[in-house]
Amino acid sequence: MATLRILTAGESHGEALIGIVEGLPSGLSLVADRDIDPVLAERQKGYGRSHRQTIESDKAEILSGVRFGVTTGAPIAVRIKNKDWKNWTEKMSVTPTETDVARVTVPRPGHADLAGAIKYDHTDDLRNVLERASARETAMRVALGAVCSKLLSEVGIGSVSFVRSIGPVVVDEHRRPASVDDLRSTVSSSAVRMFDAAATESACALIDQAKKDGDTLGGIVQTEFYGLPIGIGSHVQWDRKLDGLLAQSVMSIQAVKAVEIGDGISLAMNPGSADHDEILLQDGRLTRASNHAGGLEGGMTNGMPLIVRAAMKPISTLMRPLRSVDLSSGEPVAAHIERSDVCAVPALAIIVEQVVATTLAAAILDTFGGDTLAELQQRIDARRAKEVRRS
Ligand code: EPS
Repeated sequence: MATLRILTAGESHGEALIGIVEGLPSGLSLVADRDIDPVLAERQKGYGRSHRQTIESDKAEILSGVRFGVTTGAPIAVRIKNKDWKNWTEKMSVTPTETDVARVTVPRPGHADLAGAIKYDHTDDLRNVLERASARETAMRVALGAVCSKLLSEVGIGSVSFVRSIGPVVVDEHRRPASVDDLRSTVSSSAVRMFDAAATESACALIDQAKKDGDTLGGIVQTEFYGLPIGIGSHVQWDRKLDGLLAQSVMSIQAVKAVEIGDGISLAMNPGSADHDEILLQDGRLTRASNHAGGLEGGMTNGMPLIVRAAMKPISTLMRPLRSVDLSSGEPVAAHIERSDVCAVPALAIIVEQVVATTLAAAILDTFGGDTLAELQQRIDARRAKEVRRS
């Protein structure tokens, strides 16, 4: 069993999202409005979101595991209220009701609707599936990820995330700001979390066009983590390999269809001499001449920045719907239409960053243990000392 575990619960238009993170050490300073809410606000940004984001203003409430602003080592429970609940109370009632609310019986291609309905016997009302499958759940994954990011920052690990592409619009790598701090502030002020102003403008125009066409757009995001000690994860067993764990957690994010570490797929197209990152000794420290591997070798961190990319398919609710079948009548009809986003790729960047933070925190605790933050810090410092080599 992993040292750190998370669970989420809640429906998109239910009363609240609930999350639990269990296994964090004691002694971590944690305050919701300082450490979690700003990250939730970043996730809510992005051109192309639905009207829903003007209803919600996500705030995390810490319900347990923290006293006087410091973790105790007990499970941390978090709640985020859905403000839209007041408009959906009748439709989402948890108690038996006489009201025959509008049922959804036409699945959307690309959504969990069909498989979930067949699997759980909900063909008479797909809302029982779509409410939980909704990407609203990612608000809680981000909240729990922000808790884990706080732990990472206390052991000298920082991160950034941005959008590489939306539809066919791709950022120009030459326009990437040189420092991570500049990168962070540039992407945070872009409407679509891109560091390239020209690409931001093209992406926004593309989103406008997709909206007019009743269509949706996907894209590719990237997150990077700095300051990771060598040897998080392990080469010795398949289910301890960090690249495998990252692929699993990032693939589990709604609408993600591919995960790439470092140069990923393009590594397969070059000879080994061009792909592998030569090992150098610089000022007594082991380092690399390049980082095509994205900071992972043999299922372990190698001391270089961790680079993870994720590809998101376009949102499956189309205002100009594709063909489907009404599961109650068996008739061919147009797919169900539900209020939705045109593009949520900027939000995905934050979600991937925080999901990776959660996976890294879990792997760090599995690798180093530590019941208190101070113990964990000591063990990581000891590992970092082993990275120094005298020539
Ligand atoms: C979503 C559909 C939209 C999104 C939602 C995810 O919700 P609604 O149907 O209420 O407009 O806004 O995302 C969020 C609410 C959020 O906070 O990210 C879906 O079907 O996945």
